[in-house]
Amino acid sequence: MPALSGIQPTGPFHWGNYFGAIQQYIELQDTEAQSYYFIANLHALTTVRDQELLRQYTLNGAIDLLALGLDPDKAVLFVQSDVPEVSELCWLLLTGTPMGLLERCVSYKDKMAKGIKADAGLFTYPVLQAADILAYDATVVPVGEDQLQHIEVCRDIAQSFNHHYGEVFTLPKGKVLDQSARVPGTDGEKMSKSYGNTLAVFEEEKKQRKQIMRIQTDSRPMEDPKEPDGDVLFDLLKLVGSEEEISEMAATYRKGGFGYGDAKKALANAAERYWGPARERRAEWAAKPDAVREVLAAGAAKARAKAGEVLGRAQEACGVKSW
Ligand code: AQP
Repeated sequence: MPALSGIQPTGPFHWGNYFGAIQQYIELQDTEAQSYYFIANLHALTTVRDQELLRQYTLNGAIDLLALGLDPDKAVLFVQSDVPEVSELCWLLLTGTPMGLLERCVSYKDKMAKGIKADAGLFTYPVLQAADILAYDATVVPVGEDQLQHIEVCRDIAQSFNHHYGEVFTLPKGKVLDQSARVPGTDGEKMSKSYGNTLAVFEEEKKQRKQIMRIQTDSRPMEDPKEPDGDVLFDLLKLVGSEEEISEMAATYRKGGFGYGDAKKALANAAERYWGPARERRAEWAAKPDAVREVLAAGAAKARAKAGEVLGRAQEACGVKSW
C-alpha cells in the first residue's frame, strides 16, 4: 500500500497543513510499505514568482518536515522538480483530460471567486497532481479535505487512460483524518495561506500568542452557555491541548460566564507546549542545510527510479515509445 503526498512550499507551513496532512505522513511512514513525500515546488510556481523566495521555501519545507518527524530512513523525501519524469507523465495525462473535469474543481473556482488571477498552471494543477500520484503507484494519499476532489479527478484521469490503453495505473484513494480534515483559520474559514488567516507551525512564541489573542470570536454575551464544538478557539484547542485541558474547556463553555480572553490564553499556552520541542529540532536541522540537501538528493534518486518505471509503462501503452 504505497502512500504519497506533496505539500507546496508557498510559505511557512501552518496548523492546517500539519494536522490535516503532515501528521498523517508521520503516522503512515511506520505502517505503509513505502511512503513518498515531496515538496511541491512546481505547483508552488503558480503562486510564488520570486526565485530566491521559492528556493528558500523549498529548503525550509524539507527542514520543517524533518523537524516534525518525517524520517528519511522510513519514507522517501524529495523535491518535485528533481523528478522530471512526472512532468513528462503530466503531458500524457493532459492530452486525455476533458476541460469540463478541471472546470468543476472547487479549489480553482474558489480562487477565481476570491479574485486570484488564474493561469493555465493553476487550471491544470489537478493533472500535475494526478501525475505526482500515479507516478509512484500510490494507493493511499493522506491529505486535508480540500484535496479530496483532486484525488477523485486523479482517479477519473487514470481510469480513462486505463480504459483506453490498458491497465497502466493503480487507482489511489484519499485519506483524511476526521478530527482535522478542515482546520479553521483565525477568521473561522478554512486555514489557508492565500486567505491570510494562518497560524504558522514554527511561529516565534510571542508572535503566535498575539495572533491567537486576535482570533475573531462571536459576539454572543460571555454569560451565555455555549456549545464548544464549532467554536474556533475550542476547535483549535482540541488539536494542541491535553485531554484534561480540552474537557475542562468544554465544561467551561457549557457553563458560560467565561471570557474569550481566558480561552485564548489557554490556547496560546497549549500551543507553545505543543510546538516548542519541534521548534528546537527545527533549529538543529536548519543548522545543517547540506545534510538536508543530501537527504533530498537520496530521496530524488529513489523517486526517479520508481517514476521512470511507471512513465515507461505509460509511454509504451500510448505509443510514444518503441516506435
Ligand atoms: N485548513 C486545512 N485543514 C486541513 N488540511 C489542510 N491542508 C491545507 N490547509 C488545510 C492540507 O495541507 C496539505 C498541503 O496543502 P497545499 O500544498 O495546498 O498547501 P497550502 O498551499 O499551504 O494549502 P493552503 O494554505 O490551503 O494553500 P492555498 O491557500 O494556496 O490553497 C494538503 O494535503 C491540504 O489538504
